Amino acid sequence: MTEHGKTPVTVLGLGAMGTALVEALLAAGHPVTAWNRTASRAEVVAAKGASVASTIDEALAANEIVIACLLDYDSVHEVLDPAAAGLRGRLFVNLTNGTPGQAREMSAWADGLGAEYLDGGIMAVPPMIGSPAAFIFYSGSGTVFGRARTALDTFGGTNYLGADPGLAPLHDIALLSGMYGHFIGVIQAFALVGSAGVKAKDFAPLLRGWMDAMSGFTERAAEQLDDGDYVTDVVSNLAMQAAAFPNLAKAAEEQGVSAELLTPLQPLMDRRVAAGHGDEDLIGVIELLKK
Ligand code: FVH
Repeated sequence: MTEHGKTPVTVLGLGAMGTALVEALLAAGHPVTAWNRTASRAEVVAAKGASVASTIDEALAANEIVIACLLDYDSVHEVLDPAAAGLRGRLFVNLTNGTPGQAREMSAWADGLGAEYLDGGIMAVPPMIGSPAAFIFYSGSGTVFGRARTALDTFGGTNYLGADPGLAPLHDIALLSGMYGHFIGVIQAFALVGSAGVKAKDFAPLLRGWMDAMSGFTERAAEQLDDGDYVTDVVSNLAMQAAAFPNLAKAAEEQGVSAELLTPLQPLMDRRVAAGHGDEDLIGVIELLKK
């Protein structure tokens, strides 16, 4: 700890996100030792006051708290495997995007080396880091979360989900799944109206308004799921939706637009209706996703 009580931190990875994390730590007064595979990318944070480690061993030796934000879990192993002994006694926070299984494997690996492990899922793009709009899911060692908390709070809001290291990536991937579902709809809608020469800027307010109007689906579906009741007070039943849904693909075909982003939902709707659930809401198809 410095005389001002700001914990020193090592950050591995100075891509767009790693750089934003270092900048937030420096802005809050945390001394930072930074390391990146391509050394030239460290110049930006060095100019702002970070110490730059020339080797991974030096970076690990510098501080008890070590944060990794690399491309993927393979790159984390590629960086840390040759320097694994340096992780002993470290509080290791991994903010690299991955799966619950990868996080659990990384946690067991770190544990075997005498390090404590906290996984994190960043719900922000780099310019949001350091603002209240950013938040990060954490799971794994509560000790690491507690000890690193002051540093982690500089990135944005924090949400600690529990001791299972897989919980943070699970929530991260679930939110990303929702995001990509939304993006799929937006891309398809722009492609359709674009095929008739409608300017995207003219259509955007209509699309945004419609998406906002339909956003209540989330809370309604949550209620139905928690109650285990997909049929009470249904206003747009699945049989009706399954009958209308092929028009999305037909209209796309007529306009010379591929419907491949959307078509996977059709067989799920059809199977659920065929199984006698046409009176349900759309959320009932969730039953077919359970393997
Ligand atoms: N940027 C974003 O919008 C998202 C927001 C949510 C969280 N993600 C995840 O954050 C991780 C890092 O993402 P990033 O934006 O910093 O990514 P890049 O700018 O592409 O930087 C990649 C860094 O990883 C290093 N790296 C890649 N492969 C290796 C390797 N084999 N060995 C060592 N380092 C490696 C790369 O180093 P270099 O290419 O500069 O030498 C960068 O430091 C990521 O998990 C996102 O999913 C970001």
